[in-house]
Amino acid sequence: MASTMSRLMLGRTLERICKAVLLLCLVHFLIMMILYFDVYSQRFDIFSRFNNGRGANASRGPHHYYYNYSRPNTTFPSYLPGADQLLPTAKPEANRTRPTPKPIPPCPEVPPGLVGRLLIEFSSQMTMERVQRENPNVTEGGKYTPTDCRPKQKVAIIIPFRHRDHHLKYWLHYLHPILRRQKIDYGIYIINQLGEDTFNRAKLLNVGYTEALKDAEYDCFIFSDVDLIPMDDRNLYHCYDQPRHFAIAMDKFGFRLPYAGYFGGVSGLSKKQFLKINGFPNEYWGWGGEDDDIYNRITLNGMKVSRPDVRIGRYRMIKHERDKHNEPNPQRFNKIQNTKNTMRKDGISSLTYRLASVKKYPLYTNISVEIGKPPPRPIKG
Ligand code: BGN
Repeated sequence: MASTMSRLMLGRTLERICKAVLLLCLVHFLIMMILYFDVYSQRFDIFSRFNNGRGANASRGPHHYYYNYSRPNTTFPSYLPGADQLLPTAKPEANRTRPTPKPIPPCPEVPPGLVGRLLIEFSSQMTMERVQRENPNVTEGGKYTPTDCRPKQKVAIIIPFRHRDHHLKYWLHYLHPILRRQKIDYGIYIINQLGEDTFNRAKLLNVGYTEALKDAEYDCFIFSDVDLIPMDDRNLYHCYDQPRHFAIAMDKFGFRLPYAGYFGGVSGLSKKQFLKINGFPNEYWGWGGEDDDIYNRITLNGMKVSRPDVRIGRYRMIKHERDKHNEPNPQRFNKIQNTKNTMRKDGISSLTYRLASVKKYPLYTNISVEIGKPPPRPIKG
């Protein structure tokens, strides 16, 4: 009797175990089916969330692989498909082997993270190490690409330079965060005139245009003096329908334009606009007049200068002594009367220089050049 009972109990236990195993198999099968159809990866976007550059190294440089694939000059192999080919129409096979990345939207016209008016001062100690620490997401050569949206333009910022290391630190300290908030896809190029011959700002800007284009496919060029810091991040550093003058209200001019045709300090032209005026003049040696010549080129070629609101285009200039070997150019008065006759011969089409070095630093690319010296003055008499 007792043995019959215990056999019955054993039978029931075995039956329960079998049912549990069967249930487990069923659950397992269901999970397998769900995973097979990739429901999670598509509907809840679990995988792309891990892969969209929000991991441990996410802040260093452009990570979104949609974006990088579509760009020339990236570290990704060029045989990979472009962004369009990877959009959700891709075959289901591709989804199973590789997680589905979310397409990044175009950047909004007005970037959402701007703060407006900025406090700009030059009394605190500034070191390159500090600026580097503040900007971990700027990549080698001073480049940055937003990771959460796709900017329309790629902007090269060109700075003519000689012996102004102190100013450069402040410029980088203020500008990198501003440009990042503005969602600009940019690279910084310092064009350093070698030697101690007379400075030539406009020729250095032509060199910057040429060298930046050797580095990447820029569509917009912003030419900035190293001592000018915008006081408002709504002054967006990209190109416009017409050549842009950004530095319209500097502290040294009482926060207004010194004269209607002023185009100095910080300006920006698209590639098309720049080529339309044959770039900038190469023959202005020493201080003054080259910006007026550029203004003349713009108007003579049927374009107009565009400017921000005077409350937004405010700038602080870092105070400094007049540079050596950049004395006012006595020929500038005559030269700016002649733009119409000189602009087709003298410009990007006639540019010559000797490239000495291109060095990529964490926060900028340094391009050192020999650009020659002014032609000997004709002897009077
Ligand atoms: C102007 C200079 C500009 C300079 C501005 C502001 C000339 C040409 C002869 C009139 N132009 O007078 O180059 O940017 O002052 O400093 O000197």
